[in-house]
Amino acid sequence: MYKILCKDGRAKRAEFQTVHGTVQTPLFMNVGTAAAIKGAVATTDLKDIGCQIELSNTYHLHVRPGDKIVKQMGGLHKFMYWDRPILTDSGGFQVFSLAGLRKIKEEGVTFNSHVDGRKIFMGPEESMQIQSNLASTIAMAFDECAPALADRQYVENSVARTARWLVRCKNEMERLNSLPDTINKNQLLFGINQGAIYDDIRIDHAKRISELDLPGYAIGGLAVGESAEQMYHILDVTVPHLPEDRPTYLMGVGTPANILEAVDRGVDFFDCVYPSRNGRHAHVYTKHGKLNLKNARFETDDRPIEEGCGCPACQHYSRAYIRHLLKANEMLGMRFCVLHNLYFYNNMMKEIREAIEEGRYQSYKKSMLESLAGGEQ
Ligand code: PRF
Ligand code: ZN
Repeated sequence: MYKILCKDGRAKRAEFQTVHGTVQTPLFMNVGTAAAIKGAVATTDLKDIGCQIELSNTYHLHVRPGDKIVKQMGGLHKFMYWDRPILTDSGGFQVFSLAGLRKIKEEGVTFNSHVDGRKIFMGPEESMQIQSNLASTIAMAFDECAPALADRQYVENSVARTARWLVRCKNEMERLNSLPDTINKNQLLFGINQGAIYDDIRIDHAKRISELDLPGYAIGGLAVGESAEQMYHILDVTVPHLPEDRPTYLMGVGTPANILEAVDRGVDFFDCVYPSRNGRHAHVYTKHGKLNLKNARFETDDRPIEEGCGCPACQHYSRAYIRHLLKANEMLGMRFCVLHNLYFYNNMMKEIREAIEEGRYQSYKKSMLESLAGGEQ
């Protein structure tokens, strides 16, 4: 299923086969939380921007429109018209960060819906049932992402519970995959490593979840308030204790620089809201740093956002025109910025893959980091 094609230092160039097609890693997953990429980007646009996997959220889709509705409509792939892999996050993280969290118990979590305040219970079994109804390609384990500043005792208890939850997720997924009316009977479960910034807790947990022989492993609980150096350190100590012959997914990360550093430490999968969120605020990525397209200096700039960019916006439209759309609050301005940013991220991943294949990842990383920090053009 997962095949390493070559390595350059710790950076891995691999492919991952699923029932919805084979993807090339390292890759970036494009975030469509509620089965929609924010910024008026349709799934028919995703192929133009080089997207290989779309990511949606169990929590949001359970609350609205409801996973049973999605199942009735034939599953998420059919519902949103996307035939390549979909990864669904388990709801754990969203419950802890978004919903009015009420109580964490051994069985699961009780919280209030962010839409109508209604009380909802979700545990490992419920999360797997919802993800099975959505019929995503990859389901994520139900975990607790402990706060960055949680004390050691809290993190120890939380990680022990997340480890017990993983066994329940695995059993429930096996049961669901064998039921006759399950849409995707080949749904894959990825485990999630936690442990905040405690090296030994991270390592113990990584060893423990590796024994379950899952098709992939994520590293969660990072980019939640710790420094970039702390995050890189945790990757340095944790990744070697996850199975090398499985994909590694760094959840919710990050800036282009974070991704370049994490690939260098053996990470394969990434997802992040930055490209779409920044695009919606007129901030666009270029190899020479970010630009704020609302800035007056672009009023008569007839260059594309980035010279040589292959995205749908840069093919035909100038900075001046997109700036005008943004200033006039035309939705199209936002859409162009998001399309460009997603293309930028996916294209950087393509360049990363080529650099690893050609054994020049270190020099690629160095020149990219220098160029990205170079300031606005
Ligand atoms: N757990 C889950 N999803 C996540 C995270 C996590 O720790 C993070 C942390 N960066 C982002 N998304 N299930
Ligand atoms: Zn572009």
